[in-house]
Amino acid sequence: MTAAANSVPWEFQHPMVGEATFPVEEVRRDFPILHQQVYGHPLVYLDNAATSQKPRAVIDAISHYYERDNANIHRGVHFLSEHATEEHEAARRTVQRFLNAADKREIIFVRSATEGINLVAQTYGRKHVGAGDEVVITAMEHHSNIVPWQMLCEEKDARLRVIPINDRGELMMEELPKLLSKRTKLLAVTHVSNALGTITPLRKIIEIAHSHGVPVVVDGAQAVPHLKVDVQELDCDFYVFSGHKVYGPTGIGVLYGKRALLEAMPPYQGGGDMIRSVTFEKTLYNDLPYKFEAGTPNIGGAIGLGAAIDYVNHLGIDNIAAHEHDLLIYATEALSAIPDIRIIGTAAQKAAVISFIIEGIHPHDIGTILDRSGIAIRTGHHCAQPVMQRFRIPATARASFAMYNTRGEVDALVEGIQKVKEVFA
Ligand code: C6P
Repeated sequence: MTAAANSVPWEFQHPMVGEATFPVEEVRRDFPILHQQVYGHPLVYLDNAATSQKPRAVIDAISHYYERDNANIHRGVHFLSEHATEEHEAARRTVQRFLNAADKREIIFVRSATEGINLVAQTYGRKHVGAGDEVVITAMEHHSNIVPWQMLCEEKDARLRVIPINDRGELMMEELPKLLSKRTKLLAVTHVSNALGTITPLRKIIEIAHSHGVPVVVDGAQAVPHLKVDVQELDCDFYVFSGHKVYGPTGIGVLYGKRALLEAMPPYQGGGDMIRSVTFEKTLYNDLPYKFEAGTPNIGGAIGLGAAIDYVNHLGIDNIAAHEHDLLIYATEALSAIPDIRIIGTAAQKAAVISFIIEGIHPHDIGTILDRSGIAIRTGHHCAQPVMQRFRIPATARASFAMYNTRGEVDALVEGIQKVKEVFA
């Protein structure tokens, strides 16, 4: 393998590129966890696609909620309950503005991106997909956007169709129209691939799907922390993401759905809060969004997510994207210059994720040796086994960047990889 094989024709540049223009050191001070040593080395956290670290503002918002405001919501007439309800609903409005959803009733709080996709599969999917119908996904999906559709297809005797990817890890868009027919009931696609970093041409995909009358579910788990997302501009029908990847806590996520679709869908789970009235003869369901929020929700989680989005907004998602793009270019060039490295995923449009393999060294060995230098990356199939099958590899090592990473940390990664190579020389 040669370095030249990795050269990437970057087709997009952000107006503000370069670490100097982004207050990265100031940002780092906001993240307490970053300031520690691991095995005697400063922590270099490059596993952000798995989960991102939390700024002080998010930690404080969650602590404050449990110290001062904790109460169950939508149920009590007392001060704390009303206050907690207001904070929870304020977080919903923050998410609505963040995604530019038309209506706050279109924002459903769920546990995670995974739960959001399962909700759509089990409600919209079960209602609309029947025997002989088809659901279209892509070859770069995370298992969370494969298995729920597979389960649905098995149950309904329907068929899963897959848009293939090319050697650079880009969708083969010319195949899309061939996969759409009267039988197609849904298309589910990621916005950004966690294993390859590819940003998919969502606007185009949605346009083509809609021209065939097919609604589109978008897995935004890897997009929301890195790109401006405008669900009205995209015109997607459903969009999901997880709080913990966008500097918020675990256990909270969001499903956006167009109101008319959500209104017509049956509920997902039954329980408290999702009802208007219950008798043994019949239950009347609540209005949106509560129809889909059975039981006591993750109130502190929603408040923490709201604080995380406020933090992102304060810095500006476009500024964050520009900083991360700078890191992506810098790291791609540095890694490409190392002999025997092959980058898996060289799409023209990429988020700041670099999957790579080194000839003759198992990715797990790369990860373990880097860890001893304080460098955290992820190794394995990244819950995207079909991507590994497509590239005929068992696993990759993956460095994924966030707003608080620096060029210095990329240098540490490169140095660490040199050490790995020396061990196996
Ligand atoms: N990817 C990664 O290391 P949850 O677990 O529901 O928060 O997110 C699931 C998920 C869905 N879609 C994509 C594109 C994802 O990347 C993930 C999570 C992590 O890549 C953990 S496997």
